[in-house]
Amino acid sequence: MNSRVALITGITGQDGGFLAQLLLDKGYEVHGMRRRSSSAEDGHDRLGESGLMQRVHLHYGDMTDPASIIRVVRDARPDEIYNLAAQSHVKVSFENPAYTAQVNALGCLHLLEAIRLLDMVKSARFYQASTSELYGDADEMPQRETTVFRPRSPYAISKHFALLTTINYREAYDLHASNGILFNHEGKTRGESFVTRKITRAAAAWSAGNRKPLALGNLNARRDWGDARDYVRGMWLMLQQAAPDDYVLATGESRTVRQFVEAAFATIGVQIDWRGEGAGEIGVDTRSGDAAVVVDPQFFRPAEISHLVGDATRARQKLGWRPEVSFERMVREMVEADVARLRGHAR
Ligand code: NAP
Ligand code: F7E
Repeated sequence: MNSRVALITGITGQDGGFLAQLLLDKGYEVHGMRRRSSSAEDGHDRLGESGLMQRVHLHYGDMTDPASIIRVVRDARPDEIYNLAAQSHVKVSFENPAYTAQVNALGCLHLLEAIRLLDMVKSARFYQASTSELYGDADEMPQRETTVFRPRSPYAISKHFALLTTINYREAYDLHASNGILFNHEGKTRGESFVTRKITRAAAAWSAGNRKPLALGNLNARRDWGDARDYVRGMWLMLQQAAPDDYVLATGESRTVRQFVEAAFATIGVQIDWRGEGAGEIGVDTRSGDAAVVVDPQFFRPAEISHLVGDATRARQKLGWRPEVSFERMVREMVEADVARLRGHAR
């Protein structure tokens, strides 16, 4: 029986749920930090939906409240700490830049200081949820660990601080601390305002007869979309290594938002034909002639990243990690889960 203890910040998020499941399956005692919410009480959020509520130890805390972080780390006494908590929405970070920095940048620092203050530098291992957003409009394709960072959003800048701080604690205090530089990863519990989930929910609604067109922003953006279950396995592998390091996790394939729309609607048997251009472009259901997708400039970003695609060679060679879930399977399962939710059967 595994007696290791893990603490996950951001346990109520997409990755937090998948990681908690993985660690429970491996026999870990799993603790999670969550913040108080008036709308998502026990049993009504993603943890509740996945049935994990009763199997993890939940502690109230907030990344902007250093004392609460110290208390949670002290009470959980974890062997492994996964820092997943973040204001993780890039567009929102332009509207709430200072809050984003407080949670993502200073929150990471508070957590690392808690490890130091509680004399856990030699006993605890630390994972920082870093991101491909750090690369910005990179001058290298695909992006790897050595590619120069050119962050283009308050979100990315806050995560850059956290990545550098994590490296600093590794070098200054010999903490087993690793950054996972993860490219986009999705799943059936993805937040509803991220583009993939917006699209899979719209496809599910379309199949149920709701003909309201989906409003999207930049259809030309290209992302490297993988499946979150593969990526949380990579996080765990990083903390099982003798030495800490920083790793890119990516599929190596990229697609446009437009292609994601086509794949999601194909799952429900609908072919999308694109007409017009720019803000006037629409995606038409070829069978009915109805517009299924329209462009709404409110979803454009003040600074966009046109193309991200990752090279996960280091993770493959050192961790033995490679993605197992194909793009097609991931999209199909996301749409199927949204169809089931619409019918009242949560998956
Ligand atoms: P997510 O679904 O947005 O989850 C974020 C989590 O952080 C939620 O549990 C949220 O709690 C929590 N949180 C936010 N602000 C907090 C605060 N002030 N104090 C405590 N907790 C707070 O994100 P995700 O997709 O699972 O991603 C996990 C991590 O990986 C994030 O750090 C994200 O930036 C990073 N990342 C994600 C991707 C991706 O493609 N998914 C790629 C690269 C990096 P509530 O439920 O209360 O909001
Ligand atoms: O946007 C474009 C948008 O918000 C993807 C986070 O997990 O991954 C995520 O950040 C692309 C962008 O994810 C809409 O402009 C078009 O080019 O789904 P997203 P993201 O910004 O890539 C990274 C790796 C993280 O670290 C983040 O935490 O899609 N796009 N139309 C749209 N995006 C949204 N949200 N909504 C639209 O209507």
